[in-house]
Amino acid sequence: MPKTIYVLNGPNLDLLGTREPKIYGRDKLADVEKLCRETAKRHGLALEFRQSNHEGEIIDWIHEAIAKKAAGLIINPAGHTSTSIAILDALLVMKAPVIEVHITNIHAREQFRRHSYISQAARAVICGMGVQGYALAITGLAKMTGVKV
Ligand code: DHK
Repeated sequence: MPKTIYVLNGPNLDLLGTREPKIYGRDKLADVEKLCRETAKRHGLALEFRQSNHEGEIIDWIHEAIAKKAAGLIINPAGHTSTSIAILDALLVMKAPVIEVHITNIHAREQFRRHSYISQAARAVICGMGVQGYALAITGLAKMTGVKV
């Protein structure tokens, strides 16, 4: 049975490709999912790829990942990054590694984007690498969980 990892995407990431393309690029969420599926497959990992505009649904999926003993979780918390103690609390329960991903370099943007509650639960943070950050995060998780790279 391959190990399963979760990739969770927060609010407005369903609009990737059309949302502020100068900032977020032209790739759609479906392209990101394809990239993640190819990368996970290469590393022998099974993948759950989800997006929600609802904080509670993201929390439910983190609980699901914990209950199903996922090997790791990647999250782009999007607009919840600097507000959600509830997502942080859910991630703190997870024993498997968590990687936080942002498409943009949040530290080069508005002040309010620079603080992340989520980072306190993250083994690593990748930001500013565009959508390739997801592939890097999957490769990193594969190393951390000891599957073939
Ligand atoms: C995505 C968002 O939707 C913003 O709320 C964050 C992040 C940045 C990203 O770079 O992927 O501030």
